[in-house]
Amino acid sequence: STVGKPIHCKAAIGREAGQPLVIEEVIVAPPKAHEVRIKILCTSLCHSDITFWKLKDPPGCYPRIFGHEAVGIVESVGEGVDELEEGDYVVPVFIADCGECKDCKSTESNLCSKFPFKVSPWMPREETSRFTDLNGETLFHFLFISSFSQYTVVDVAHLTKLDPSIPPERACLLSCGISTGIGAASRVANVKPGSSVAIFGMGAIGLAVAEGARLCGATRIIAIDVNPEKYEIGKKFGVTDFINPKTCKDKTVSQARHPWYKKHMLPVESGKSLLGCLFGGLKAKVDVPILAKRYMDKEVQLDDFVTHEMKFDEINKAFELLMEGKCLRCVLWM
Ligand code: CXF
Ligand code: ZN
Repeated sequence: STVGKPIHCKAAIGREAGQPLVIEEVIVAPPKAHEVRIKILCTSLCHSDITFWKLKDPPGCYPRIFGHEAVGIVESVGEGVDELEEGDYVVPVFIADCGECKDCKSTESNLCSKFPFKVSPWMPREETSRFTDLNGETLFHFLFISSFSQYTVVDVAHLTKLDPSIPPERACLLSCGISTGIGAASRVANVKPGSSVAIFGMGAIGLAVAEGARLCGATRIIAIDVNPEKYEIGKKFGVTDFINPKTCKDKTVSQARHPWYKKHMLPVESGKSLLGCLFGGLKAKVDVPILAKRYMDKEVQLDDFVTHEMKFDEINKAFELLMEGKCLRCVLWM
């Protein structure tokens, strides 16, 4: 058994900002108290991986293991972990759900106050790394997940247990982007049956917002995107109308780019609200299993988000595809 011992496995290491990731052997330490070591089954790419990988100013933390949209199996648990055991099927989420603090106990917030969201290069509780390379150099974590590795260590507050009936290549989508979009429409905007919804930008998140609006019973779902191909794609997710700002001079469309909107003033002054959210306002441990069940019940549509699947070793190809806007979600098999 590997319990209590370091594990050697393959990981994609970001050694320099914007430079191709390098597949190398890494050493993953056993989980400490309240931590869980998981074997990643698959990971998908989210645009945040690219955003942080490109960051030069201020410089990011390197060498680093990126990746935060994934699904895996519990290999071993650290001291004090009672909610998970070896063999459990888990989805990591970048925001914590400690279940104990005022915010986790309230239905009003999904922002844990015991482990507030931050972009940290460490584990959330014991602020150190569990990864080293074969030269003994410390490798930094990303969004408390670092799923571009065959094994990773994640705090129990960042893990949601799922029924394994949902296949891994679909479960991983619920780890970040798709949940975020569905939650933004259903939980944050609280779309009501019969309403009209406008969505600016039809990448995977925008399409997931459409999906969320459809699930809420919106009758008009208006997609706004400069890429005309997004209309046909959008229809699969409930889009009913399409506006291309490049070919349409309508005033309402230019509003989204209006300087007043950039300063976030006009909507407020005219009695409108502007809301922000992380993870679509969803609570990781409560809402992700519900979405998984709704997928299994054929209510939630996830299949069409997966435009590409490849082997983990081809991760740099997957980065290229996402940067070129040629893919919604690319699932990598470990
Ligand atoms: C993002 C959310 C916004 C801040 C950076 C991380 N999470 C996932 O993609
Ligand atoms: Zn993400």
